[in-house]
Amino acid sequence: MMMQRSLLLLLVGAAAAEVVYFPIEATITFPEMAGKPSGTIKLSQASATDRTEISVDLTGLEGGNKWHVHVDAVPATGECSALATGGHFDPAGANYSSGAPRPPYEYGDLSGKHGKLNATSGSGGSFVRTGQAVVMDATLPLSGAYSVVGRSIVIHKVDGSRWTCADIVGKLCPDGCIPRSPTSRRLLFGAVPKPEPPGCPPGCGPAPSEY
Ligand SMILES: [Cu+2]
Repeated sequence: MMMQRSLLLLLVGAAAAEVVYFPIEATITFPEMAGKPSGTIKLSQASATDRTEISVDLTGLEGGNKWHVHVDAVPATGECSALATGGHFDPAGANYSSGAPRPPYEYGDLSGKHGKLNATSGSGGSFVRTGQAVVMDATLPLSGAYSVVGRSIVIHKVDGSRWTCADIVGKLCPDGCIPRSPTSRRLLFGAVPKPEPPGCPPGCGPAPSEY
C-alpha cells in the first residue's frame, strides 16, 4: 500500500517487529489553559538521517522562555514537575553537570540549541520567534533509540519554573497513521533512565527548577 511513496524502511529495535515509514511527523499541542501559553510545536523528519524541522506556533509566552524535551511523557494529572516528566532528554550524555563547555548540547536542550522562545534579539544570541520560525535540528530524531517521540516538551517561565508541558505525539506514516503512544515507544525502545540532576547524587530528589 502506498508503494509510490518514497519510503525508507527501517527496522527498529531488537524486536524488529515494526517498520518505520518516513517522513515522520510529530505534534506537540499545548491546550488553552488560563495563564499559560498555548498552541503547537510541529516536528518533521524526512528520513532517519535528515535533520528534524521544528516549527513553533505559540501564543501567551512571556518572551525569553526556555523550552526543552524532557525524558518522560506528561502523566494523566497533567503535572510538569521533575518527578512527573523528569529531567532534560540527554541520551548522548552531554552531562551539563560536568561543567564542560557547550556544545555539545543535550538533545533535549531546545533553548540551548535554538534560543529561547520569543526572546528579544540580543538577549542571548539566537532566538526562536514563534509563528515565523522554522529551525532545523540535527539532534532531535523521531525514530530509533534516541527518538523524542513519546516524551514531552516543557516550557519554562522566565524565572525557570516549569510552566506548561505536552506530549510529543508522533505518526508513523502519512496515511492511516497510528499515533505512537508513550507506551508503545517504551515497548519499542525501552525507557531511557532519567538523568541525575546536576550536583545531586543518585536518588537525591527533584531536579532544580531550571530543569
Ligand atoms: Cu525544561
